[in-house]
Amino acid sequence: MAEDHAPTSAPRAVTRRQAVGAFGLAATAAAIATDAAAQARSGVARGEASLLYPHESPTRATRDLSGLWRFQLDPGDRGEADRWFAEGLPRPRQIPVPCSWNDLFDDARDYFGTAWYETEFQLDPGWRGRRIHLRFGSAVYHARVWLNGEYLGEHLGGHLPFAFDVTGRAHEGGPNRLTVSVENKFELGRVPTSPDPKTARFYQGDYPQTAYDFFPYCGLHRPVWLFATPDIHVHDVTVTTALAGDAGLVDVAFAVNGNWSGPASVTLTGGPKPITVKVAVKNGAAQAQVRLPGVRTWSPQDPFLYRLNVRLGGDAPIDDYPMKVGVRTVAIRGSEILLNGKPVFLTGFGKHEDFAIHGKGLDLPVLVRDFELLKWIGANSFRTSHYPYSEEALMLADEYGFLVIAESPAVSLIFMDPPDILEARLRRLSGAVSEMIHRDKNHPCILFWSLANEPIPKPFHTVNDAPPGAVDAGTQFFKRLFAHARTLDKTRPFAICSVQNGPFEWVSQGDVICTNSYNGWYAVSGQIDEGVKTLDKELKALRDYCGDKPIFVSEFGADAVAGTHAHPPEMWSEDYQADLIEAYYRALRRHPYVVGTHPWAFADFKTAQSIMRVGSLNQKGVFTRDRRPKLAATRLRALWSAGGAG
Ligand code: GCB
Repeated sequence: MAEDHAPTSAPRAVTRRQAVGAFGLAATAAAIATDAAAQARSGVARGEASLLYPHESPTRATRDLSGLWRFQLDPGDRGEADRWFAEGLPRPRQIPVPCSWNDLFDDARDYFGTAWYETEFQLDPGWRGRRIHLRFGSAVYHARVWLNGEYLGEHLGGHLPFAFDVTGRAHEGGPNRLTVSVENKFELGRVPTSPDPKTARFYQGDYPQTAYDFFPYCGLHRPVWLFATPDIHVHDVTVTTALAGDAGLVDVAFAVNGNWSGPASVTLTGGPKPITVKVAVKNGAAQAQVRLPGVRTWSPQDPFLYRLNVRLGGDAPIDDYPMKVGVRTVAIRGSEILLNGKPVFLTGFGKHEDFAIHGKGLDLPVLVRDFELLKWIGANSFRTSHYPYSEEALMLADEYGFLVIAESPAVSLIFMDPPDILEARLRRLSGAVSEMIHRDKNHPCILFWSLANEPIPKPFHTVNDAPPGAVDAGTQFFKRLFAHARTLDKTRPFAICSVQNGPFEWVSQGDVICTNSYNGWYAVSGQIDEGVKTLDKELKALRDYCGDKPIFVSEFGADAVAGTHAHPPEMWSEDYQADLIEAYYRALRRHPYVVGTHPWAFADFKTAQSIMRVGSLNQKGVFTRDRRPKLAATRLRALWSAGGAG
């Protein structure tokens, strides 16, 4: 084994330090100490553990650790001092992984403090001599991990994977005990943001009091994998595609762990015959271009995927990493978004990862059902509001042919807080954006990135005035965030989704202008025609400020309690919701610069208890939480099947 691949006793969490360092911001306040300390403790050089999705191949094997684990709440934060990671959990109960803990146990519904998970596994004897990786799909929000009592590292921020190289630490021939602590405390410097209870004065309180409108579910939300690779293995792959006449050009850049040099190849299968390009890896890096004459491009109408194998070595591969690739281009021309050179119009929704009892735990049956319903209704797209969705969701979107607006976890960023808090959030968010783009860069389904949803100078429902300078602080924040993000992906547009247009200084920085517009509901309540007139004025103002960029109406809609009807239509009835959505849609279709409309939301979802939310649900779903269609669903189906997807 080459020395630079030898296991060491240093912690090996792959976290966002790399991006944080690249962004060059320093922690300056006690309020951000937790995150800064966590980053320091995780202390691992870039590239120690691969974050590639663990696909199997002749050289790679996986083991899903999903199932029943032991679980214990730790409200006094005693577990670490009492060495639960070494002694075992003192009074555990059983919990399924993946799942949120909140809807399982009565005493854990509104619990966001530390909780501990524990399981045991045996190593497959067939994995002897191979490199062993431990990978978490997502832990919300802050996870710390021990294996056999030894601390491995930690990860901050949910919705994105983290991994450890556990070669030599996971033992053969005996049980290996894996222990994880997870907490989702509402801290000011985190993203998403919480309002500062010392300064934000609410005229209407929610419970729990978050700045955003969905329940802050927590836990191990996605699968935990063990997987084995050869010692020398493919560490990362970046695929970009272009078109040249009727040919597709597939550029494959890949990294190999350590400084390995040697022969390799990339093979694309799916055309008339497989095409292989040989390449030499030098010091752990290589690049190849595959030309596909008569390429079959990827699109919602024909989501064709080629198979890519990156193989290290000569005739007998040392490693073989398989993945799927769609060949397509994305561009902006004036106020149009072009897919493969042709304008697209987006029909679909903002969604949530949300379902009864599972909370935000990965739920493959619900995912497949959702995609079937999206097809049924005539949607060609969705937004991963308001955080990165599971890798499985994106793989499925590639297969179904949905265009995805992939959103960061920056929902309802507040700009009334002191500069050091804003710096902490910028650092955290820049890291999350780096991780998101790193994870998702190869999905053909991703059309553009949304860096934030509804940033606001001050929290909603407060009597505070936004302090002077809040808009300027946001303008600077987004300048730096956009600049950072644009270094990470040069092939896709970037945007933020604004609320009722504002502030122009923020939303105008995007390549696509996204706006959430609630006339007829929160504004101009109860009056659909007046609401639509206000919408037209808003669009004009947006155009006047932002110029000839595409406008995407990323949210509009009304709550409807399923089964409630009214004639003439009234708020909260299915009839009002359906009429409002139809009126908005028809009005928006008159403007050639509007490139898509996403009614909010796909399905009802759980949120905080509030006088605004019947049954602790946001009921703007076009489907109920258990996916029964409301009147608006059949209305949209008729509108979209009449050519709405353009
Ligand atoms: C919005 C937010 C979304 C909310 C929605 C609502 O603008 O982006 O998260 O759920 O409004 O229904 O209030």
